[in-house]
Amino acid sequence: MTGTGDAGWRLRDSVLSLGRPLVMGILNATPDSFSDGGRFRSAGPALARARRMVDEGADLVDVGGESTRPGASQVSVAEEVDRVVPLVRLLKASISVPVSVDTRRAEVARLALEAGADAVNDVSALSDPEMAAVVASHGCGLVLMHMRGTPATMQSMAVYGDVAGEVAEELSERLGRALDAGIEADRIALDPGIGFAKTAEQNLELIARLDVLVRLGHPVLVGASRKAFIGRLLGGIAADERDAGTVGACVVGLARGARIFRVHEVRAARHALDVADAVLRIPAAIGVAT
Ligand code: HH2
Repeated sequence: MTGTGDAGWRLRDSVLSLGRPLVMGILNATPDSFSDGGRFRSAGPALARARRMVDEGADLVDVGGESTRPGASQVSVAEEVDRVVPLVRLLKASISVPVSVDTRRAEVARLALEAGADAVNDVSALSDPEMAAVVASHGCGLVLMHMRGTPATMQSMAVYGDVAGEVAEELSERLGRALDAGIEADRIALDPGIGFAKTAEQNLELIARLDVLVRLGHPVLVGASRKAFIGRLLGGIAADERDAGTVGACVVGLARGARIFRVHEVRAARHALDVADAVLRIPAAIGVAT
């Protein structure tokens, strides 16, 4: 399988075509997420938000119950389950697109999968020793994201000689772990982990050199939405003002071979990615008479 073209990303009982860029809408059921914390904790607003994202063109909805911003405090498994599992069940009964669960904990993943989740988005790439077996036994999709350390410690670990090469190498090791556990290759997407144990400059370099990750032969997901490096580039603007900057990062990511984009603001990303994808499909060889 290649990172582009008409291959599909296989989830539980569905396959998302990679022929068109995929937009993953973010639904944070957390009180402390950096850009939308606390707004979608109760069922009504969360469901309304998910429905809106689907109407705006989201291909899947990613539900998270733990903030992973640098230095965020850890929640208990029970609290995370409480935030995520009923919401996954509600979404599965109410919306037409697949649902992923953004968790580092195998127990949360297991219960979310039992509630119907289609994929696990693991920002720690199988750090929980039970995670690979849970994913393998449920036959669902998996995102392996690169990070070093934990959200509490990661920013002190942003030391690389060759950031793209080292991220690809470290993710390859986790990919091997997933395959050894019996998770099928076409269920696995890879993510460089923008903002996780990376400086602002390293984030830019990773987006510019995504082709290094694409070469591993799996769909590549980019999660740049509203992150601090965008704010820094744009004069320190607040997180909820960073959607246009996010779109810029997504479009370049697409040009470098990424196919899945995790965003807060779905409509803008959907439009920009569809237009950019159409342009990128024009063979450069056509040329223009001058
Ligand atoms: N980023 C965040 C959370 N989950 N998952 C993947 N695969 N890739 C990412 O880049 C990624 C992710 C952090 O962003 P957000 O969910 O908006 O904030 P918070 O962690 O504060 O809830």
